[in-house]
Amino acid sequence: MKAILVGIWNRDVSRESARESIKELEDLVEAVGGESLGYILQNRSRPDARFYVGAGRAEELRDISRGTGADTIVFDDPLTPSQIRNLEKLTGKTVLDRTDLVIEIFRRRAKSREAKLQVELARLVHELPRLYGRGKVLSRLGGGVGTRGPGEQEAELRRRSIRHRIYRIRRELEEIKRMRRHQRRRREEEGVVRVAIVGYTNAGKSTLLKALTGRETFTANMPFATLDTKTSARPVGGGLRLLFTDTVGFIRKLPPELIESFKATLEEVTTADILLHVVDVSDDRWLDLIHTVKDILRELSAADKPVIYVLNKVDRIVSSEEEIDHLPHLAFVEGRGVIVSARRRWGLENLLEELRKLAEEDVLGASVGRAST
Ligand SMILES: Nc1nc2c(ncn2[C@@H]2O[C@H](COP(=O)(O)OP(=O)(O)OP(=O)(O)O)[C@@H](O)[C@H]2O)c(=O)[nH]1
Ligand SMILES: [Mg+2]
Repeated sequence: MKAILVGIWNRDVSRESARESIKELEDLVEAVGGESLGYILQNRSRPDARFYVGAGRAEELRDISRGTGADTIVFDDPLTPSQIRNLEKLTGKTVLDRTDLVIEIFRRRAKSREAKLQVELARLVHELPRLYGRGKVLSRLGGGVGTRGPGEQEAELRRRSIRHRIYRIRRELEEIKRMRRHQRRRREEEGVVRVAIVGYTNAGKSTLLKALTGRETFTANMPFATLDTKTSARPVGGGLRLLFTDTVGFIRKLPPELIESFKATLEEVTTADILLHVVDVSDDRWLDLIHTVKDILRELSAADKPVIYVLNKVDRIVSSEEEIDHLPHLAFVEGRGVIVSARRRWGLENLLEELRKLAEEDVLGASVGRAST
């Protein structure tokens, strides 16, 4: 895939943040084995209904993609089915949006049955609306205007089989959710405090899990290395046992289809007692990314949980663990926070100390309070 990328900026989305978003889109293109040839940013208050960018810009896109030998045009926001059709017709190239890429990456990374089902569900839900309208185009070739030609019948059959498959996947995922709930209840009875590791993709969540518990998981410098949740326990003294769960990373403009589909996995987040919000402080955008993650947590109704900010990858900023104490970063986050390097194992004792305090005060304290009322 050789791709031209397209985004818009306006009063709500600054040019700079649109540019950053495009940079991230470049990473997503690379993650599916593609190459980005360049990008176009247009200043528009809102997307054009027909082409997302203006008609003039759309023609320019056609010329640029021909001139550069691009075979694909990727838009940074979700496109409507008719925008895709119009753009593909005008440019003669494959037209994708950010959601297509994210779903494709998820598809490639999914290992467990659960993850595979969740990705398939997201893909079908994403595709279904695109199948509407296509039939109409085809039927104009088959029958007269207004009649249902063979194209429309074919499209209707395809839609029906997709809807049926969606129904069956949802049912199977419900079953998986029930099993997970059952497991969780057992752990609760054992008096375990459940800690979910959340954060932007590539922040170092899996590396932190490994540093804390020794649990080996796949880590890599790429978006969405982890799709399957991994859970691992660690005693931290005082009879307290913490159960850590690594989760799928968040990203800007995370497609709602994926949030919806990954509810079973993300339930580990929504039912956790404590969240560790891992942040890559070596990334210039780290404060912005904290907000993105918080927004998604809010969507999951998990924004009110006790949280510790784990400002990670500090080994890229300072050269020894002692220097951590002189860094100003903690002043920028509200509430509890620690600075660590999961890779070098710096600051882990501090983190465990914070966890112990929070578990004893907030979680166990609260449940004793609840039990006595
Ligand atoms: N320098 C440095 N690199 C780190 C640190 N922690 C993680 N990394 C690197 O950052 C990259 C991403 O780490 P992961 O642990 O896979 O990140 P993740 O948050 O689990 O990512 P996803 O599962 O893709 O969402 C890997 O290349 C890690 O080796 C750290 O403390 N310092
Ligand atoms: Mg991971």
